[in-house]
Amino acid sequence: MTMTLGETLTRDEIGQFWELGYVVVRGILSVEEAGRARRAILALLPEDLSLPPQWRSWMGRIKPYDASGSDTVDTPELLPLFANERLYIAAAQLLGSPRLRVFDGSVGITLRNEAPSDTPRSQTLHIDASVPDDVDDFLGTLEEVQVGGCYYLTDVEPGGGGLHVVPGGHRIVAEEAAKVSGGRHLFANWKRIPPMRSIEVVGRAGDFALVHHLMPHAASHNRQSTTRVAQFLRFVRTDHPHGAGALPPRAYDAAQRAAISPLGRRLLGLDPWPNDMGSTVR
Ligand SMILES: O=C(O)CCC(=O)C(=O)O
Ligand SMILES: [Fe+2]
Repeated sequence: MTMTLGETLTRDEIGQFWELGYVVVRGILSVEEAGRARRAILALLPEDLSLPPQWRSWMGRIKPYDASGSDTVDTPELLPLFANERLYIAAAQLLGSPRLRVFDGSVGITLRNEAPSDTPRSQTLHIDASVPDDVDDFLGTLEEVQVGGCYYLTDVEPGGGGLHVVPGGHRIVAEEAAKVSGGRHLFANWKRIPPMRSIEVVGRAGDFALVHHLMPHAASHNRQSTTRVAQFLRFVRTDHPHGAGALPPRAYDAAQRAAISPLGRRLLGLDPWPNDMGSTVR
C-alpha cells in the first residue's frame, strides 16, 4: 500500500514555519467540530465551578488534570482532534515523514482577567520540547523536531488570551544553545527564558497554531469577554532520537477505542505504521 497524501500546507506556509517558527493553519476543524470540542471541554468544569484540587488555575487560565496527575484529556469527544487528517498531513509535511506519533492533548480554558500586569504574557517564556532535560545538547536534526501547538476552539481576537510567540525565536534558542556545551540546560532548561518581544497569535475557532519545539512561547492574559478554549497537541516522528515517538500507548476503554480512527490508532501507538508506505512526504 502506498499512501498518497494531499497537502495541507503551501510551500509559503512551510517556508514561514521554518523561518518564523510558527504558522497558523486555518480551518482545520469546521465551526461545528470546534463547537463540539469546545462544549466537551467546558463540560469538564464542575457545575458549581469548584475546581478539583489537582487542577491548576492561574491568571484566569484553568487547566484540568486527572487524579494520576496527567493533563491529557482523551475523552471520546476529544479523541478525533488527535487524529485530524489535515493537521496530521501538515505535521508530516514539516517533519518529512508520514510515520508520526501524537501526544499531549491537554486543554486550557482562559477566562477574562483584569489582573494588573506589565506584560501581556501570563507565563514566563518557555519551551515544551520533547527533548528530555537530561540531554545536554540539542541535536538540531529534523528527527529531533517536534511540531505542536493548539487548536483554538473559540475565536481569539487581539487581547483575547492568544498564544504568544517570538517570531524567529526557535532559531535564537538553537543558536544560543549551540554556543556552549550543555546548551539544553540554559535558562533552567529553557523553562525561564528572559523577556523577549513576543506577538499574540490570533485566530478563529477551528484554526491550529502550529509551533516549532524550540519556539519561546507563553500564555497571555485574556482581556476579552470570550473565554478562550484551546486543546494542545504535539507531533514527533517515530524515529525521534530521544524516544518520544516510541512511547507505549495509553490505555483506552471501549468508548474511547470506538472514537479512534485507523489513522488515530497509528498516531496513538496502538497500531504500527505499515512498512511499505514510503518514508518521505512532500
Ligand atoms: O495557553 C497558552 O496559550 C499556552 C500555554 C503553554 O504554553 C503552557 O502551558 O505550556
Ligand atoms: Fe508551553
